[in-house]
Amino acid sequence: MFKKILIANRGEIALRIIRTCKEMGIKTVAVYSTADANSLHVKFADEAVCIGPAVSRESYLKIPRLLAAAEITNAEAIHPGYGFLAENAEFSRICSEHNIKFIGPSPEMIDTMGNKSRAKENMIKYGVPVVPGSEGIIKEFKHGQKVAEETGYPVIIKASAGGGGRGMRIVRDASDFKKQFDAATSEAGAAFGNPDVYIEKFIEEPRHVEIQILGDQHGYITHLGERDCSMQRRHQKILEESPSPAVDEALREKMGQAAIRAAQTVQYEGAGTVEFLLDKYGEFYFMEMNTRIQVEHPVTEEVTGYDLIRSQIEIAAGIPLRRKALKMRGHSIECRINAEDLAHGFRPSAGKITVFHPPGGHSVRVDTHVYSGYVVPPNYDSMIAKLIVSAPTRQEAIARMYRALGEFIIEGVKTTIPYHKQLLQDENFIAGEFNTGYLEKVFKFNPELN
Ligand code: MV4
Repeated sequence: MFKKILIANRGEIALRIIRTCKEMGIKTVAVYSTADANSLHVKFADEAVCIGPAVSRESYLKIPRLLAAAEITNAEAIHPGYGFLAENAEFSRICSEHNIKFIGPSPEMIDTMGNKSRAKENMIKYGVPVVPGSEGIIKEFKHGQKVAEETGYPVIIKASAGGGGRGMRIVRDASDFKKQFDAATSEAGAAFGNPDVYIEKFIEEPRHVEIQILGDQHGYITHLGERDCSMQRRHQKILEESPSPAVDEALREKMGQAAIRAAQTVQYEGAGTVEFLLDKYGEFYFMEMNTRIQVEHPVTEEVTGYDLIRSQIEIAAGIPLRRKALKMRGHSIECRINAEDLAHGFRPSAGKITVFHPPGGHSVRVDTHVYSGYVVPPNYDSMIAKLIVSAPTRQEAIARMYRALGEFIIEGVKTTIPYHKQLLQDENFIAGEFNTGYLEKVFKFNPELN
């Protein structure tokens, strides 16, 4: 087992990784920008190295500084967390060239899954259901128009180098195709340095259901059930839960086996997530595979009993996964608490947190790097905490979450807590009846309430 791990990240995920390392008897090295000197990940790590100024490009994204920090502290492995360099093939490759174990996927796995069109071709080859559409990328608009015609409108044009909702165009009829195709290719070229696009049938009102998987170095891959992440705004997840209200035992097993096949296409190693669209008829389609630990991993931990960070570290150290049947127990919900001003278009609300009182009690978990007196820097993601609850049933989990949100006191910055309180009282949310369009098209937040 590793004696020392460097965490190439900040915020709650850096602290989350440090906590598991401590429990495993592994020493930790934090890295931090000058803006994060007072963050809890710096205080709780065994060692901390300042790697640059607030701007990410000069600190958390600066590979030579991370390598130097690992070398001067004798760290044997690097955990990248999520975001920043977590899915950067070059970082993965450079780590292994320096004999530092990258606790994440190989450059090949990152490259294959990062190219959405190539990933999709792989899925077709291995019998994972995909959305009907083009076979590979489309270079010519005329060819695209023909594929769209055959597929049937509406279609969606996606950037092959995109993902997470970036670089997508919906086309509802043929007269609009050329305009959208040209826009999609030039946008993709400008945003990702790769103009390649592909075409799919547009699935109306799908749910976003993703399967957590784990693969070890010995070729064994298993799944840990699903998370429903349909509650999103502008492709930002707001609330996640496991199990999904739309998935029963039979569907879970079908999606789980499909996710395992998806991971097998690249002999996947480590923790990963296979995202599916689930349509109104119960049909599901491969969307993307994320080769990292995800923000919402705690809801899976709460219902399966796994410590996913521990699993990642054990897998990276070559320890085989235990082959035991999946047992999911109860229901877990996560609310992302962002420092945002709901009355002004969710704009980031940086500044000093004057009062921070997290909720507690039975089956309430708060993953956060902040505390009373902490200053939220304006340079990073606005998520300042994750509130996770679990309970025997979904209904009880909703009641527990509402209770916990009521105890959560944060003063000095605006937060998304009032939004969550209203959402938890929404009849469609309570009924489990929602899809990826729900928050933007149906749910109305009232800033005057609360
Ligand atoms: C789709 C789709 C409908 N049909 N693909 C958005 C994120 C990216 N991973 C893929 N996305 C979508 N792909 C087809 N063929 C609808 C979306 C989509 C979406 C998916 C998941 C969660 C939120 C979403 C919000 C808008 C659109």
